[in-house]
Amino acid sequence: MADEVLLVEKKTGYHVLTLNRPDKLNAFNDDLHIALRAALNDVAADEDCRAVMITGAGRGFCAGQDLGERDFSQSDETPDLGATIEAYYNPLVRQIRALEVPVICAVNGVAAGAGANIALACDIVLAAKSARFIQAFAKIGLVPDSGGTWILPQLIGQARAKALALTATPVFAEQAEQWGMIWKAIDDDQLMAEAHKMMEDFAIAPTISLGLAKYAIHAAATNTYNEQLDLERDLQREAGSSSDYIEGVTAFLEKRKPKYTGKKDT
Ligand code: LHQ
Repeated sequence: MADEVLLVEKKTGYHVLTLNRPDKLNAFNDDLHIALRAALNDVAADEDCRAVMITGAGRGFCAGQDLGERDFSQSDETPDLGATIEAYYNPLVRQIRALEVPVICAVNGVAAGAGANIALACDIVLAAKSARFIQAFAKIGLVPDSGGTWILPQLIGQARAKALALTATPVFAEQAEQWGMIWKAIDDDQLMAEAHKMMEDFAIAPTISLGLAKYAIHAAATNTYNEQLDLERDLQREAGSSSDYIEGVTAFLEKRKPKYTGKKDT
């Protein structure tokens, strides 16, 4: 287990994916990309998996690309970083956003470069108070990637997004929460307990409607108000035809806890 780059734990109703290269602050090499993509495919294919958590082993969450694999001192070749992004980073963040179940990121420590933006691509970001988010790209002559130039201004506005991208200033979790960059900063020793509690709640939630809500919020970034109202109508029609909706209302009227299947009706 110790030499696996990604640890996968299948709990009742959810999966936990732990980036596991702690000596490198869980920086991405090709193996980690391949393992994470496969584990996310597994989440999508497993109809009993109703949420997924991504976290990191050791003191960091993820330091972005493994720069040790980018040692140009021995080569005259011009690197093609676009190829790496096309092959790995873009498919990864697209996959995270497209998953129909909630993706929770438990940021246990520093999240730098692509590591920060992969965290921000997740649906709900919880972070240990000691964790910091760094758009480290500016320190090495790169531009933010993995959706950072899109998600940051959406979350915190252009003024803050530009300052972070151009100065690589670290943002600690509590500041990130105050700015609306993440959902919640949590005492370090409580992070994983709170994250698991959230996952347990999602494991018994009306999953289909949550997936539709996530889809609608993403669509709002490019829709007009009128288009969004039409989309909500269509998605509500879909959600309202599910057995989980009937169960939700029935349980409310009967003053009991609902028992959701989280499954598409056949
Ligand atoms: C690392 C790394 C790392 C390898 C720490 N790689 N070893 C996409 C497409 C293609 C190519 C390029 O990139 C991208 C996207 C990107 O992600 S670019 C941005 C890449 N990331 C960075 O520039 C961050 C580099 N790391 C840092 O600035 C610091 O390590 C941070 C601020 C994250 C943490 O600082 P400290 O807490 O002081 O830890 P440290 O620097 O002492 O790191 C601990 C170890 O982890 C150390 O190894 P060592 O053997 O000396 O103990 C670091 O070398 C290693 N490490 N990041 N990205």
